[in-house]
This record gives sequence, C-alpha cells and structure tokens, in this order.
Amino acid sequence: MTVHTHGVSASTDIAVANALEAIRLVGYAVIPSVLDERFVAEITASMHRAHARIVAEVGHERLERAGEMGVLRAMMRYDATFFRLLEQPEVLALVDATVGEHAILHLQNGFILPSHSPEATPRVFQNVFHRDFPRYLNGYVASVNVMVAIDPFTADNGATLVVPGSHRQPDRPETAYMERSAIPVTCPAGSLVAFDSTLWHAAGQNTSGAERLAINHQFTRSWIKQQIDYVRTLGDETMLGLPPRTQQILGWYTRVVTSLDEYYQPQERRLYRSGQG
Ligand SMILES: O=C(O)CCC(=O)C(=O)O
Repeated sequence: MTVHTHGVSASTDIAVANALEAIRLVGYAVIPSVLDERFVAEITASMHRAHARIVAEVGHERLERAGEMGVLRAMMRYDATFFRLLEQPEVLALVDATVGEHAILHLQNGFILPSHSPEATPRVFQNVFHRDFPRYLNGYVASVNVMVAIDPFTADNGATLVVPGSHRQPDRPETAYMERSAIPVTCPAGSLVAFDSTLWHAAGQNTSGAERLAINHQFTRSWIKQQIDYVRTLGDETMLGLPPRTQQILGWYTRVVTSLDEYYQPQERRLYRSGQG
C-alpha cells in the first residue's frame, strides 16, 4: 500500500503502513511515541485548563447527569493547542488511507479517567464494551479512531481494552468472550492508538491511584453527521484563521446550506464542496 505522509521520514511511512495493515487484520494498532515530551506536557496543562472551563460553563450537575467519567468535549473552543493534533502527519495519513481525504472529524474528546478501587469503579458507557460506530458494513470502513495517549497506557491505569478481530463480526460477541479475550493496549505517552470504529472496546479499570489522560478522535466519511458541529461551535472567525486542511477536517467544506442564496453560490464559495461522496 502506498502511504503519503507529506514529507515525513521513511520510518514514519513504515510505521503508518504497518498500522494500517494491523487495523485491517485485527482492528487496531499502536504507533508509539509520536508526540514529543514537550507537546505532551503542553497538552496535559491544556486539558486541565479546558476541564476547569467546561465545569464552569456546563456545571457539575449536568456533567454528572450525563453519566460520564471525565469526558471533555469541544476542547478546541477553550484552547488552540488541540488543533495541532489534527495536523500530525501520522494522524492525517491514517485518516486518508482509511476513510479518505474528504473525511471529517466526528469528535475530539479528552478523557481524564479517574482512579477508583475495582469495587468503586462506576459502570458507564466508556467502560462497557461497545463500538463507536455501531454499524457493520461488510468491511467498508466508514469511521476510524485515533486515540492519543497523553499519559502512558498501562494495565493498571485503564489502558483501552480491545477485542482483536471483532471489527469483522456483524454481531456483538458474547460478553464472556470479550472479557476473556480483551487486550489492554499498553503504550508510552505520546503514542497513537488507532482502531477501526467497529472494533469492540472499552476503557480499562484505572486502579493506579492517578488520573489517566487521553484524547480520542473519531474520523468519518464526510457525509456522516458530526457529534458536535465544530464549525458552528468554533465560529467563522476562528475557522478562517486555521490552516486549510484543518478547516476541511473540521467540516468547513461539508456545511449544510441554510438558504437559496447559500445554495446558488459559485463553486469556490459553496458551503458543501462537490465530489465528496
Ligand atoms: O478511555 C478509553 O480508553 C476508551 C473510552 C471509550 O471507549 C469511549 O469513550 O468511547
């Protein structure tokens, strides 16, 4: 397979090509230590700041009612550092080769996974086996995940559990089978954990005594609705200041028109670019 990683090293090309083959065969792959220590430290600080802003804006009560454990949505609204994750050549190469060059970001969610004793770990969507894209399409890849490990992923801090090969199954595997055969995806900080979004997976139990930070990305074909409309969330002014590829991946060229005036625009000003499927 030819992989275009836009001028990065041959070893990166090989790492991405190997990851693509593993995703196809077993449903997931790790590309270790893609982000350097400094960037990881910046992101850690940005995640804690974004967390405080989200709690202030949404309120503890509504966040608790949502039944989530430390999920941070739309972090790009609060801190531009998170846009840089969408510029990583390895991330873009994985996206291009799986869901195509018109693919868009379905979500970018931060996780500050708290530590609990095994008995006290709440059962929530995140830590129950699930598929992020719950439709089996006979091998057609409509969605791919790229999770960034901000802390190292270890067996006792909640490394994501994956059920190898389960992306090839139309039906839900037996729970007992998933519990027996799931593998914790351990990796150093700054690694990418990429997986087919139809792979059955769950957050592991974090009993380490410290939080485990990660950022999950899900990318889909351009005609699938986003979880959050990033273009409207961020606003035109922010969108227009971003690099063209970031604009595209956030959905700038897949906006839905709201009037006939917007519909009858010349090609270059159209809100939904033609030829995107
Ligand atoms: O935190 C993780 O390791 C996985 C979380 C997850 O699966 C999800 O939120 O969909």
